[in-house]
Amino acid sequence: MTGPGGGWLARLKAGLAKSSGRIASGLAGLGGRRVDAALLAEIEDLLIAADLGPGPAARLTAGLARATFNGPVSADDLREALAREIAAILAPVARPLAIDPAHRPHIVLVVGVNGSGKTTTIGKLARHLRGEGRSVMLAAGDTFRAAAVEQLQIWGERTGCPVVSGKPGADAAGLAYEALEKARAAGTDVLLIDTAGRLHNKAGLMDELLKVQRVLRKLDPGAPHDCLLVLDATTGQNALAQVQTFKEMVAVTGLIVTKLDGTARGGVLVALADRFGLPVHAIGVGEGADDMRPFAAADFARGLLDLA
Ligand SMILES: Nc1nc2c(ncn2[C@@H]2O[C@H](COP(=O)(O)OP(=O)(O)OP(=O)(O)O)[C@@H](O)[C@H]2O)c(=O)[nH]1
Ligand SMILES: [Mg+2]
Repeated sequence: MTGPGGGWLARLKAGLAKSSGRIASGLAGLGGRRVDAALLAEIEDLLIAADLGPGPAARLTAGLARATFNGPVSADDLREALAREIAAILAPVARPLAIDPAHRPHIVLVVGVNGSGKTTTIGKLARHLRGEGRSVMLAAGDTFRAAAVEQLQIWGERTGCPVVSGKPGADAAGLAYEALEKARAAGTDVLLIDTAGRLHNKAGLMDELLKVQRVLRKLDPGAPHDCLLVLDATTGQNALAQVQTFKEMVAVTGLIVTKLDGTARGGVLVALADRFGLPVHAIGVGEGADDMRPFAAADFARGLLDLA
């Protein structure tokens, strides 16, 4: 997650190819016309189909209507104008995860539905934080699945971070407590806590997350300092419902959106930004440790419209 370099921009653009292909090819068919109500309605439909959400789609087309186009407008001009407006919607939420050095450790609870990419994201965050010279400890708080502990241990080895784990079925809150004690004793900078994505039901998951939070607060009343919700972009509009559900369970402080490489639904980031205004700390475009970067509004907007 080091600064966006040329290689990363190319990967972001390639990752967003399915999303941008949908929007750009739709716009290509609309170029050369005057900006009138019919054209704007077609663009609005296109943006909704690309998962940007009805609210943002309406505002973006209203913005196009205000832009002064002299005569027929080319598809390229439409793309440039939309990219500028989309970047303006995304800019307020593009905020990197801020580690407060006054917290030792800075405690990050990672939540999300099963399969959204929590454990992988923790691995990627660990790599990034280690790269910044910080010490990191991982807590295998997903005690529900045996394979989950193993998966986190592999990430621990890969990134050189100790992993605190218990037996499968162990109490997640007890494990989180133990991890925080260990991280404190070791003077660790950041503690990343994995959680189960699915328990027997929603109430079970909520109970567990609340208990983890409660137990951490016995040691540090400010814990967790960040509660990151990991969202899988391929779920499209369902990501909005997931934010709503998790916000009702815990105080979500920020989002990380994964799997932007495999989906045509990357536009959902615009819908998320518009609806919740929660910081989007980073985005994932692959399964590797280096396939995550801070979310950059203009880069993403241009990638979404297939612009260089
Ligand atoms: N293509 C792609 N795959 C990803 C990305 N992030 C995670 N994955 C893959 O998605 C799958 C699920 O990721 P996990 O990190 O195990 O998800 P999880 O939320 O921890 O899942 P549970 O522990 O079952 O709740 C794995 O196969 C990951 O390699 C991404 O950005 N892009
Ligand atoms: Mg997991």
